[in-house]
Amino acid sequence: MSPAQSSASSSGSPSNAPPLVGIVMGSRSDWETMQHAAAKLEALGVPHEVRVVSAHRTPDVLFEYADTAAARGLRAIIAGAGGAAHLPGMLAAKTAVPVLGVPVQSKALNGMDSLLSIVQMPAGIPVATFAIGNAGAANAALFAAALLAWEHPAIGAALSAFRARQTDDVLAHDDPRQ
Ligand code: RP5
Repeated sequence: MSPAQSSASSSGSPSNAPPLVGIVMGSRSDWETMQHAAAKLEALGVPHEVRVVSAHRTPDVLFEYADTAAARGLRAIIAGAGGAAHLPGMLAAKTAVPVLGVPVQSKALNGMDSLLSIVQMPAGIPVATFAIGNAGAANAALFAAALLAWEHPAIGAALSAFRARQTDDVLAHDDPRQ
């Protein structure tokens, strides 16, 4: 599934609700990682959209996306990027919608470059930063769901159910030899 396909299939979920969360990434090559955020939001019934927005290749699109995010109803933006990963910080500079940064694992430096680029924001413009790679993408989605849970009880219930299933699964398989 490509980012565009995911956007088409999920931007209206559930029941064609407008997106509450935007998932953006610096390149189509980031989708392999960022699909884990989309999958979690999909599973929790969080309406979301997915876009490629590059800070350096399409800076005008980045500005427009950030400028319109709050008015379009986005309540969180999950932004994934690799290397000199300035996408999350630039988005945060242009919108007060919370930005959740996902460092994509880069080839040259294994994602340490992405992590430091995103986490080391100077005081004044915060970006919440998650783990490098797939775990970070999944956790950013769970965090976005937690942010939304209080105003959207159905999302809160789905999140609680997910956590309970996860706990039950560990308890049901607590002997690693089996
Ligand atoms: C960043 O550069 C993207 O976020 C991606 O992780 C990285 C490499 O991009 P491509 O060269 O694969 O398009 O902007």
